[in-house]
Amino acid sequence: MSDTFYLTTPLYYVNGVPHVGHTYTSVIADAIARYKRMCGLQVCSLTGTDEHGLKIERAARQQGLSPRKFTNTYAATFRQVWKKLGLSFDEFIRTTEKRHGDAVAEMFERIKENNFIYLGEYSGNYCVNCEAYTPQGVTDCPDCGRPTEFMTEESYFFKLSAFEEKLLNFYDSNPDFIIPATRMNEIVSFVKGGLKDLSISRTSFSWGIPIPGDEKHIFYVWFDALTGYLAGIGFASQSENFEQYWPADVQLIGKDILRFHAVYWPAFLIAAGLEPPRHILVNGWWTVEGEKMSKSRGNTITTDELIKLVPPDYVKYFLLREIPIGADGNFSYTLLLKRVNSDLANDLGNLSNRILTMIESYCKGHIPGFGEPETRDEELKQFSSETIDLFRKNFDSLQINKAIENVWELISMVNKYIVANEPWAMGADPAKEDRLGTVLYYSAETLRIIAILMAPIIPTGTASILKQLGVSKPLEDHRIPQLAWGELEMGSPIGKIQAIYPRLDQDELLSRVEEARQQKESPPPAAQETDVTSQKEEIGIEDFAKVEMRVGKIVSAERVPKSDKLLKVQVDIGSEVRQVVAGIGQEYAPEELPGRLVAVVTNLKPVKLMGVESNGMLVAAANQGKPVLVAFNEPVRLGARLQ
Ligand code: ME8
Repeated sequence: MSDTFYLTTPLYYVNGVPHVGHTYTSVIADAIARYKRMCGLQVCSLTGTDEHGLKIERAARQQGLSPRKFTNTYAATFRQVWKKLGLSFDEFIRTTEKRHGDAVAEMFERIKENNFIYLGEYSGNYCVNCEAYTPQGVTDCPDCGRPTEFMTEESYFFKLSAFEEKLLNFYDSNPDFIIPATRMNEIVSFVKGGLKDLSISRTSFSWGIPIPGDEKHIFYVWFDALTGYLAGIGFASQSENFEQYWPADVQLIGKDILRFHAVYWPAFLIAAGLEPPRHILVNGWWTVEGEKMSKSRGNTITTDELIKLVPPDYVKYFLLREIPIGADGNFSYTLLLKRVNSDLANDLGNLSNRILTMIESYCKGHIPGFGEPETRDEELKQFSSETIDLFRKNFDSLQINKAIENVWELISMVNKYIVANEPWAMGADPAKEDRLGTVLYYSAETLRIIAILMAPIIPTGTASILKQLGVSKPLEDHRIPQLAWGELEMGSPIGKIQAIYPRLDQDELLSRVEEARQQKESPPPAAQETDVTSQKEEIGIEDFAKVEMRVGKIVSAERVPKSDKLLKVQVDIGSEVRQVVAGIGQEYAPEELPGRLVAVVTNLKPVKLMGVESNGMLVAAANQGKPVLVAFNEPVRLGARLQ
């Protein structure tokens, strides 16, 4: 078996701040990385940010920032938040880095060389939010429900259709490729349903990586982003490092992006002559108080808010203990409080405090020696070593919540052991000194084992337990596979006793949650129908000279739902395709517009009309109050400025 271990989180979009959902996947990754390090493996755990594409470009523009500045800010936020949470990532890749661009170009060249790429034309409905085309005839995005946009463009295609059989064979010979296995069926039936070639370039936006040799084409964000998993370990820059870590051992994702990772990703890799990852670990979905998190509901729990209110160990423990990976979860501060007060404060915190305080009082603060063990002692020792085995078995198969349950059974066992042996009743009796030493040694040694097992999950508190037990070896230098009974040194002094997991006070926590909620941005006001003329009125006469008007060609048009006046129009202005909402719906039918040359005001601030974004305005003359579009009779270059 190889002694390296490579795991990745998704590369998160930078159009918002991280929230409890992103935190969940990152926390799972951190626990696995720590566990594998404590198994003696050389681990690389990678996270990062997905920064290109129309969605990011638009989000930047909405905030009046350049995409570069915008992405710099958000990428820094992600990095800082993971640091505050104490996550131990080894690599952070941004898709705007040079090493990433080089890797994407290299991937493209390799796949092209193997004849899996060709130039064609693509038309279809595209969801900007999910950065994905929708199936033919589907106008609302099946994933997020938002309306899609019709696009036609020259595009490079990846011959995904050539991979049906290869993928099915791959799944067949790697039945545990997708964990949990239940998700495999969904992917197999998708592939069996037939695969169409995949458009992997766009000409409709510029914020991305250009195709080598044909720079007006920009890589499709998914082709771009997935390659980040290779770029982060040195593909196309440090081949030795890359060879050491690829294929990835585990790639963590949420169920929303399974198809990209279980179909497109292995196909891209096979086409480039690379091995697919060993496992894709798919986590379920967190809702908040039973509702989907969303900006409009204003119920998003950001990671920043979470760690301001609750210490990192509590957050990690709750997320990993509450649900099995793969199942959906419901987040609420009340549930979190119940769980951590019961498990961390009552069970583990009290156990640690109880054992250490007795060693301090009855053994002058030194780990006692032990005498001849009795059956009960042997049982505890036996149970500890069984727990180590079970914990490893469950963690190795990525059933982290079960591994935690195993440790809690041991905690309950040692608690019962202490109660049954009543060390406090022996403390004053010199004849029972030997027995007292044995009971406290056995309890303290079990506590040491508990702390080491739990270290990958709750590293702060467990490090403190070890320190209090007088163990000087740093937490991460302990090796879980070699963990054995009896290593706690008799006669060594214990450290200063400190409470590790104080209880959270319900009233205090809930009032701080309320405070945090009030500080949150209030959701954007509901979109109202704004007449296009009112947009015109906002421009003062002195501004008129500054108005930039360009020649555009209408690519597609459709009605804005629930409005008889507004049309959502896609206009090609040479450098990009713009979405403009125009109040011409009573005079023009959407079907008659595609192909028509128009004048577009291109330097207006984006606005939302009936909830639909408009990036400009079509120039029209008012004829008896009715708009007539300005037209061109001579051939004219798209994007030419009107003067
Ligand atoms: O999809 N519950 O980025 P993204 C659980 N950039 N997990 C959640 C969650 C929730 N409510 N919300 C988010 C992208 N996640 C692409 C990935 S990879 C090359 C490109 C987690 O910012 C979950 O892991 O939308 C999900 O897959 C990921 O965040 C999506 O992050």
